[in-house]
Amino acid sequence: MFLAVLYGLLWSFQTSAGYFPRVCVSPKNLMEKECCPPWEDDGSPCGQLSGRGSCQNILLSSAPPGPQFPFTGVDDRESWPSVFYNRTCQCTGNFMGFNCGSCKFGFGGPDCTERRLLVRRNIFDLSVPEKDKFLAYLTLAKHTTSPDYVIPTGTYSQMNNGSTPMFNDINVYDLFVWTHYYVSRDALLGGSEIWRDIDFAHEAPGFLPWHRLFLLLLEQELQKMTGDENFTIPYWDWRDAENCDVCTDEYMGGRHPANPNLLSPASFFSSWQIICSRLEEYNSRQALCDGTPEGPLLRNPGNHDKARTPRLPTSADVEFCLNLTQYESDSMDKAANFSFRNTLEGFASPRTGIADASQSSMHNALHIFMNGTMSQVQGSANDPVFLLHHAFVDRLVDISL
Ligand SMILES: *[C@@H]1O[C@H](CO)[C@@H](O)[C@H](O)[C@H]1NC(C)=O
Ligand SMILES: *[C@@H]1O[C@H](CO)[C@@H](O)[C@H](O)[C@H]1NC(C)=O
Ligand SMILES: *[C@@H]1O[C@H](CO)[C@@H](O)[C@H](O)[C@H]1NC(C)=O
Ligand SMILES: *[C@@H]1O[C@H](CO)[C@@H](O)[C@H](O)[C@H]1NC(C)=O
Ligand SMILES: *[C@@H]1O[C@H](CO)[C@@H](O)[C@H](O)[C@H]1NC(C)=O
Ligand SMILES: *[C@@H]1O[C@H](CO)[C@@H](O)[C@H](O)[C@H]1NC(C)=O
Ligand SMILES: [Cu+2]
Repeated sequence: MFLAVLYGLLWSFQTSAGYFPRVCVSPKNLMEKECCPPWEDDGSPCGQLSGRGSCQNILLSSAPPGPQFPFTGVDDRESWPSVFYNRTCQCTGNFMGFNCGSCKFGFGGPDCTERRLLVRRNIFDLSVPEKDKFLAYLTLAKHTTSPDYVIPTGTYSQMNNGSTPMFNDINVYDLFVWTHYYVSRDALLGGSEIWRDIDFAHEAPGFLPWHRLFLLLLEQELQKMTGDENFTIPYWDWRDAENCDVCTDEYMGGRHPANPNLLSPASFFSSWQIICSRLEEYNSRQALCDGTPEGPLLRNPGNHDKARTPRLPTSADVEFCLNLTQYESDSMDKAANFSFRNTLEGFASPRTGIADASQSSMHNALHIFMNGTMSQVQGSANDPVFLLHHAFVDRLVDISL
């Protein structure tokens, strides 16, 4: 029933990933504001000679600025990506990507005409080899430099309007951690001024489609990295869970025997370093997260604020959300009542649909419950439990459509 709404939102979020094609960060690209790289197979910009796409001026819809952000022209994320580029590849047919070199989700083959039906599965329904393959892919992603993308380590103004590019390599997993940070980070207003009440991916109608696109892009990068075109992210069905069932050494990591905030040394993820967690430090330096390792993953499931989140979501909570008939309502933010998005996100009660600032329910409940890296919005994707959690949220969106 919400298909039209979601399709519209997804469309407008298509280019809002935040990371940059490596081939488009030279001073020339940035000064000319053009990112129309050649497609490798025919050497022409955007694969134009093969009819895959062409270089076009960006046309932005003129959405009015939301009330949360009473500024214009101060943040690089406004009217994305027009601060950096005003010409990019516009792909035709089922082609997609910065040089029209890939296929739209759900399509494959040389001309992107073959329909690909991929199914995300419950992680507990995977065989042991399938589950171990998933964990191995995550480990590989954490150790593989992204071949195609880099992250900006400064704002456009810190780059002297593009004449002195500031970009870093990043691994395939952290590219996505960084992206989630970048979309939700505070705005740097210049001088020592910070605007905290801003988030381009949460507390608004875009929450569900943004995270859907986020998972699809990560899935696609893992497919490319491994050559496993059928790979999908599994989900954790947390309905009626009393504990973090996936927090065992066989799955996403058990608890450290000596420090309840850390992962067990026997787990796959105990050696992982997190990035983008020191927000106040970046703010005080008016800097962006640059992907530098900042210490181990923190997780202490169940040691959370029980007044805020008394329990994990139940089957009845999920059913209540799915019974709501409006995708979004009135204020379209975290105060929205009877909004499917706001209730599923977790700012409204899954018993009444009324917004309640004292509680973190549904999607938010899982983040609070993990009591660690998952509990802070900007850095939450550092914990791979994020993927299993959001794959299940996405499943609920799918069921609602
Ligand atoms: C794009 O930006 C460049 C560099 O600032 C400028 O010269 C050009 O006129 C812009 N093109 C459009 C269509 O806005
Ligand atoms: C960058 O562009 C802005 C707006 O056009 C201008 O005010 C500023 O002086 C420029 N800064 C540099 C370092 O070129
Ligand atoms: C992906 O799945 C399709 C359909 O089941 C199969 O034909 C293909 O060989 C699989 N590809 C790989 C790389 O396993
Ligand atoms: C959802 O709607 C069905 C059909 O109207 C109703 O029977 C059920 O009680 C509702 N569930 C919840 C949790 O509100
Ligand atoms: C949601 O409902 C509550 C309780 O009725 C009300 O106080 C609040 O103003 C409503 N929120 C919006 C955005 O209308
Ligand atoms: C973890 O839970 C404790 C106890 O409820 C709470 O004081 C702390 O703020 C929580 N930390 C995080 C990061 O959620
Ligand atoms: Cu998020």
